[in-house]
Amino acid sequence: MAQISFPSQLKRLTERHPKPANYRFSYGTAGFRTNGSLLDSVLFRVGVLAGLRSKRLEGKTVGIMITASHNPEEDNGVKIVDPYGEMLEADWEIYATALANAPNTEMFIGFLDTIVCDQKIDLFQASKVVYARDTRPSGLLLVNALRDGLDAIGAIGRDEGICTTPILHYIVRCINTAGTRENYGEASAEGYYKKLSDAYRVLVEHQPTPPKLVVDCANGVGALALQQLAQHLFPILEFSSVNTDTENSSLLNHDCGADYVKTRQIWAPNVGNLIADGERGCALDGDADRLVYFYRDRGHFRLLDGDKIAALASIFITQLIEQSGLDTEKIYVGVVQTAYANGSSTKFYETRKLALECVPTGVKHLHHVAERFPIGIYFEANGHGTVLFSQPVLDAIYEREPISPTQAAALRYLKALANMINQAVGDALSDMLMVEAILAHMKFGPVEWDSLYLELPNRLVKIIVPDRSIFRTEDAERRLVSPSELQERMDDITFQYPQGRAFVRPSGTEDCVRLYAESTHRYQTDEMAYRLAGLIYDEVGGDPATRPPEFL
Ligand code: G16
Repeated sequence: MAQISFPSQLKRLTERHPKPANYRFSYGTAGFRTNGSLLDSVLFRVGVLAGLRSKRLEGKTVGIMITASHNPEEDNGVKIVDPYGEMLEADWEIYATALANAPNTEMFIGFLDTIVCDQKIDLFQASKVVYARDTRPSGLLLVNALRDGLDAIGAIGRDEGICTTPILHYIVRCINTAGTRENYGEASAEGYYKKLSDAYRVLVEHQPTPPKLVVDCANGVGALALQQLAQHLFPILEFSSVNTDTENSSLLNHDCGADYVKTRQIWAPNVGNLIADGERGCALDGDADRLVYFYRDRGHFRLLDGDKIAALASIFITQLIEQSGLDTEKIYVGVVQTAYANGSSTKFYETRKLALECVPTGVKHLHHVAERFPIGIYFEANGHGTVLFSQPVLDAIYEREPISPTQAAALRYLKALANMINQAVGDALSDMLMVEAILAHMKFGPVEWDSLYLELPNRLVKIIVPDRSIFRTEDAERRLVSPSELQERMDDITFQYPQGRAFVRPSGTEDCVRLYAESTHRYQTDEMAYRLAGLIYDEVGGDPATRPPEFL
């Protein structure tokens, strides 16, 4: 029973948003994510929790993004954004899961009571929450549930309407740094477009205008943002945007977008015909926080994924540091990857002796490790990522007096990069401008970029299993601990292939497990992936109806 005196409306409003019976929610890789029709109570409870988080942080503004990103249209999700635009602190994820699963109002209020006591929260402290949603139709109703949650705890809400996930993260950081030394920017979508485009203009000041860039917008909110950004960039960068239908929600992420292209490694149906030999294009995902590039090479589709983006950024930024006259002992690049990183990309950094870390999947894991480097580059192969400049590096860049035009230019470009690259979270639009600027500086086309290293052929397979929770991993998800002995059986297969490497892990955003496989040759990689997937189906008894024909 509650001992704390919560606002009187809390109980009444909680009753309006009952938890669906027999469903367990979990705060996964990117917050709560499932079929949108199940999420009403979760949104209400997340609203209450975000209000408490803001109170705990002495009234700093907390963000909430309602999105299911790359998932199909019927899904939706929600995640809490901490004051500097980073993902919610891990301890609070546990609170979020407990609150979302409280079976009734009494237990929900009982859990709140515990959180308030544990965290010594002053309920009289003012609290502020800024929220936004992507284009999914279920978002509208979910926003109403969220508003009830904010009212229930007495938090002041600010509605940013429909916007990309990275813009919401940007706004959160701007609000909380306003008036401080960092003063990240103007807290609005317009402020974001202006900040990015101003920095891009500096970066390409002496570069020729590149050919129009084809952008597959996944029929998601990125299409709307790109349209705005394009107005700020005209005529120095122009786009041919495709898959921009945000009205017909069934098209969202359907046969298009970054996840489709990365997983299938083929052209999205209406994109390939827009790209001539040697030309580049790129794809965003449903909420525009992932980016992959691709190009046509003698008729064939070639992918330039998050690993290739990170490699490009590492070379360019390292060059700028060397040209700037900054102390390269103190100011250097470190790279963070996940198990999905291609073996050749890992070798690329090892050969160059760059600091390198491997962490479990999820931006939240990569971001925190990247923050430990002077300049931390993190990218997941699926295209999530960014480059973080630490405060001492920014200080050094701004304080350094150049003694040559080369140094002056390098320092100017480093400043512009730090302004243009979203420091709060991976951001497809900001990353796209980074890639375009680097390609222009390095006089690289997609072929030169792709040849930084030769990727090992790889295959990503989504496997629907009856219960993904039985899959548990260790060593940054590279090895299975459970089901027992499955790893040994997988090893028996993997060892038969040259440079064979594979792992399987439960998804934190979809009801499936993901298998990754790579080896020296394409046909062997595919064969290995099919054998491993078959093994997994046999071991855990996947529903035959969901088993892709190639694994039967
Ligand atoms: C989210 C996370 C990413 C992660 C992806 C897939 O992306 O933010 O870090 O790589 O899910 O995760 P999983 O393999 O656990 O399903 P998004 O774009 O869906 O928000």
